[in-house]
Formats: sequence, structure tokens, C-alpha cells
Amino acid sequence: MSLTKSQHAIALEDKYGAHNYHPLPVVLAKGKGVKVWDVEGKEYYDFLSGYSALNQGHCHPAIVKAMQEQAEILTLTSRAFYNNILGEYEQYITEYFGFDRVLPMNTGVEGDETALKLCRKWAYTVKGIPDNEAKIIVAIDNFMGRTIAAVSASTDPSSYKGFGPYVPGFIKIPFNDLTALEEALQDKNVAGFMVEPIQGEAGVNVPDEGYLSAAAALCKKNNVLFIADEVQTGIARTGKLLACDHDQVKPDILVLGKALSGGTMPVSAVLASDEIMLTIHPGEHGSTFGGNPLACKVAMAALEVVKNEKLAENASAMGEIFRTGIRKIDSPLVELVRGKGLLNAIVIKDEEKNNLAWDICIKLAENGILAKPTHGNIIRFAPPLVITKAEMEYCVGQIAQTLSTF
Ligand code: IF1
Repeated sequence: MSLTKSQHAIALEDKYGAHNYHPLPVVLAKGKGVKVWDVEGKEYYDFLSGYSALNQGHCHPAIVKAMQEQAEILTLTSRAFYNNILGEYEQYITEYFGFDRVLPMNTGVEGDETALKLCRKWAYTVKGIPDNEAKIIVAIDNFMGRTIAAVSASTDPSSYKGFGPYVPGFIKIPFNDLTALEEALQDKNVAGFMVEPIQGEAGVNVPDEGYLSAAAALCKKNNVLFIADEVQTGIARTGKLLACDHDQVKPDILVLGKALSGGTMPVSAVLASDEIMLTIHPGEHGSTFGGNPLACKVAMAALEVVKNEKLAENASAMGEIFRTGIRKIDSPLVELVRGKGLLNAIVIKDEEKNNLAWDICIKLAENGILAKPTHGNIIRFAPPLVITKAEMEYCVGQIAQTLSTF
């Protein structure tokens, strides 16, 4: 009996690939805007957006055009030489976000690792913390990525278990807890506090109003760097250009990734002041692809789309429609819905812990909505920020209809 195209694709991955993910049984073949199509041609609304890398929508024409044009001219020089694009990009992005300097990297975790290294270097060369004594405060339930330092900072066993020994120097405190932060800041060897303004993987944990600004003020008072990991919350996802903007907080170090390229290729960036950035000298940090001309052109096009199409404003408005619509659903399954802009999650009531969220996502896929559970009974909903009112209202209807069948 011959396999369908989907079954064939899944079988190949099962046979030849690492099993480091457990995907929904959907095999995608095409994407445009908020929609994707599987190999059998079935249409879906993408409510995961490549984990918030596709804020501008799948295959945005302006970003693809920038990529195609540069790809035929010069893709990579390495930083062994200058090129004619990097400086233009560095000026563009530092003015766009209001920082002195940028250090270009590729993946989000490379951006976070770079921020950790900058913080430590600043600790030893500016703050005067004794060598190798710098400590960095992180929030419980953080997610920075999958490298050894990132999992050393993690409190999630599925992230760190089996990958020891761990990088020392992380102090782990509860998220959204100023008393715990104040307490941790008493340690004179603390160099930084690194935090996601909204915790994505933890299940879209939104802190109290004012938490970020109070935390930043406490850091300033103690001469500790406030480092914002906006890899997932940045680039208009939460209804403002940066999630820090909801609290009018200017981080000392800002990390961006994912949608910085509109989901076309890995592009990340670390932004900081001269004082912090210039603590790293030639030859002390780098990356083969970091700041390559292709990534720079793509990132400038991706950021132009955010501005020109007012994606932050749309994310804010469409997020309201989503949360209001879901709260109207009279379903015993919906414990609560939370989020900001278009980074939202529904917490499913699942006493028996029988993986109800997974089953709901399977049914949602059948009904043309792609979403995936994070941490058991929480389903994250994060569509591209280009979604229209009519599309959002249709999708909320589909979600309601799906929940009613359980
Ligand atoms: C996976 C979700 C997780 C991130 C924040 C850094 C990174 C991420 C706040 C690292 C990456 C991705 C990684 C992916 C699942 C996804 C994710 F919340 F976005 F869904 F895990 F939390 N900081 N998040 O969210 O960026 O190196 O991946 O480019 O690893 O399973 P990266």
C-alpha cells in the first residue's frame, strides 16, 4: 500500500533524522502571509509563526526580493574583510532601536551567549568584579536556547538534564518577583540580570505592570546590567516594537533574533552602549556568518516591513480581538487566556493530565489552525502580525468550534 506524500516525508525524517522534536503530523510545503499549505494542498492558518520568527508573514515579497537581489551579488565576506553593506546595516539598526552599537550574530542563542560574554567582560573591565567571579541573575522558567551556557541557566529539566557539567555563575530567581531580585542584587559580584520581558516557552508568562521598569531601576541602583532577551518578544510581537516598551524600559543590552530576518534565515543582533560594547576587542568574539551582507540586507528589509505595515499596532489590535474572542467561548476547557499583542496562550483545564492540549492541537489542525502545546496543558497562539481582522475573527471561530467538540 503506497504512502501519502505526508506519510513518506514523515517516514524519511523518522528514519534518517535526529529525534529531537515531536512535531504535529503536518507536512508543510508552502507558505504565504498568514497561511501555509501541506503537501496534500490542505490550507492552514499558521498560529505558531516559526516560534515568532515569521512576524512579517511567510515569504514576504519585500524581504524575499531583498534576499534574491543580494544573493546574486555577495552573500558572505567573513569579518576578515570589510564589505559595503555591514556598516550601512549597523547604522540602520542602531538608529532604529536607539543604541550606540550592534554586534551581529546568527541564531537567538548566539545572541544570548554574546550578551552573557559582554556582561562578564563589562563586569571585569568596567565594574571591577574580580576575574571569574561575575554572576548573572536569571528568572526561573527562562528559555535562552540550547547551548551549554543556555541550558546551564535553565530550570527546565527537559532543557538541561543529561547535559552537565553546567556553566557556573547563574543565580536563579522567580520571575515577576522584585523582592527576590532585590535580595539577589545584594551580592556584589552580580554583573547582570538577564530576562525575557514576557516568558515565551514558559507559557507566555506576562509580568505585572511595572515589574520591568522596577527591575531595571533596581539594576541601575546596584550598577548591574539589565539585559532583555527579546528574541521572541521583540520586533512588534507583543504590540510594541519591543516588549520593554510597554514599561518604557531601555535595557543596557538588547538581544534580537527570529523575526529580525522575517523568518527567512538566522539573523540575530546584540545592541548596547559604547561603554559595554567596546569592552570586547578585536579577536575576542565573532562568527563566520555574523553580519554577512545577505543577512544585513534581509534584516533591513524585515525591519522596514515592521515600520511600513505598522505591525506593532496591528498586533496590539488583533491581540485584543483574539483574547476577547477566546474569553467569550463558554468552554469548560479554557482555564484562562493570557498574553500581549499577538503572543498569547490558552491554558487548558486538564486535571487528568491526559495530554488534552495535544489532542486539541490535532483537532485544530484538522480545522485549519496550526498551533502547538508548550509545557503540557498550555497552547501558544502566535500568528504572523499581518493577520487581518476578518482572518482573526474567522480563526477565533474555528478555535471555538474545535473546543466545543471536546
Ligand atoms: C527550540 C519558543 C522556545 C527564545 C528566547 C532565545 C531563543 C529562543 C526567548 C534561542 C528560541 C525557540 C527555540 C525552539 C523553540 C522555540 C521556543 F518559545 F519560541 F517556542 F524554545 F522557547 N531566547 N525559541 O524563545 O533562539 O537559538 O532558537 O534562534 O529550541 O525548541 P534560537
